[in-house]
Amino acid sequence: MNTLVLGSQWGDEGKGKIVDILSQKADIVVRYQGGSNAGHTVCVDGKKFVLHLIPSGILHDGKTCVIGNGVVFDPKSFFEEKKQLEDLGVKLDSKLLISDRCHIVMPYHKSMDVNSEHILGDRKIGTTGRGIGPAYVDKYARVGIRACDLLDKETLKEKIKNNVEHANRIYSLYDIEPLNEKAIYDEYIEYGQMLKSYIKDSVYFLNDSYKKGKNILFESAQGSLLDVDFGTYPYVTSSNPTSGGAFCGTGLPYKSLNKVIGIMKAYTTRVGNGHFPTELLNNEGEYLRKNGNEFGATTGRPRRCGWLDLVVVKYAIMISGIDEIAMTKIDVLDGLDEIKVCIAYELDGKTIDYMPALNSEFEKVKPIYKTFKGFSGTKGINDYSKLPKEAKNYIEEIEKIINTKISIIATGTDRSDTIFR
Ligand code: 2SA
Ligand code: MG
Repeated sequence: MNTLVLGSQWGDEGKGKIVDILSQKADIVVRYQGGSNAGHTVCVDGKKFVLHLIPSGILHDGKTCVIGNGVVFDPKSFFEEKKQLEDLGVKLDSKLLISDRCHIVMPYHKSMDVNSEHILGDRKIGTTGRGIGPAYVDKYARVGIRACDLLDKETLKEKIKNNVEHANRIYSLYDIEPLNEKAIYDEYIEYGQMLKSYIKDSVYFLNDSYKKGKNILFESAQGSLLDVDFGTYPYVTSSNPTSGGAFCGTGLPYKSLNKVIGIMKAYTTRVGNGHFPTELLNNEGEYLRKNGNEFGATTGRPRRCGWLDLVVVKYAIMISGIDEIAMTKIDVLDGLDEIKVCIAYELDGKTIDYMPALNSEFEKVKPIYKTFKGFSGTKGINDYSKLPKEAKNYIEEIEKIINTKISIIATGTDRSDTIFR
């Protein structure tokens, strides 16, 4: 049974926690897109782990974690994360495999990311500044450096020379300090040596494992509405977090996938810019941020908070073929008198229930709400029958609107704060 876990909103739905739980049954956990822009928080026995590049399955023994070819890999960030895990008693050796086809995030990608945001000014995307966009630009421009290149001196030297020359030509136009080709080469050839034992052909490894009947869990990062094709473009990330990305990002065939689980937070958050129809710029939004500890796990930025938007979730279900939903953080809603859920949009006086492609049109949509009675006391419950009846009503009515079963409900941050239905 091979399962894919992905976010059905704008990211931070709580994928880390659900992947961690589902990893128990998996032999292999594979990340297929994004890079160290992701921030997956997992709490085990009171210890908090924040993972950026390494699949959340790493916290279990006996699993192989794979960083798939679709990921953009930042060696510097990887070694920081490795150290953080080791300090908490988690060892990576022999449990981790990095695809030799992964594209490498270089120092110039990070500076380009930050500088282009600066140039965009008010129109900036609100990126994490981790060099993700520019790394994917190089991939598609066919000048990217891949993990396998780090192990080949001549190739690496040649590619860095060409890319640094190109970057410096652009930098000179903007009066930005030029890059030092030799310093970059020295740093990255060293990374290659340090990563040598992890860099492998993941495409054959995954396909051999699939043929042997191993259980594979696909782990997505970010969320469906941040997808470069289907998200709220241009306010998106530069990869495909939706299920289609899983095949390009691993080399496994579509037939290898048996089930897609969409993670849906019981409300909505967004970090970065772009229209957010159900955003609450009032005390209720503040309540969600505080109660839900809604701060970026990578950048620490406060996340924008708002009511659950089911136009968004239904769209995500359609694109990725989501079979079941895991609802997270329902306990964050505890204590509210009433809770709203967006069931359609109003656009120029008309009711619509789709996501417009044109950003200037999407910016005009206003939410149409259904209101629910609030509840308290869901925190830490792990038996569905023990939930307050208003919370059950919230869950069951949403199931009807999205026409999809909510099979997992997370009622707190710990592994044990989970209901399976
Ligand atoms: P980027 O850096 O190029 O991918 O940014 C483009 C947009 O994608 C958003 N994005 C994210 N949204 C939610 N969570 C993400 N991960 C971190 C977290 C974010 C953080 O878990 O909290 O710490 O700020 C993530 N990564 C990218 C980003 O905000 C832009 O809107
Ligand atoms: Mg996150």
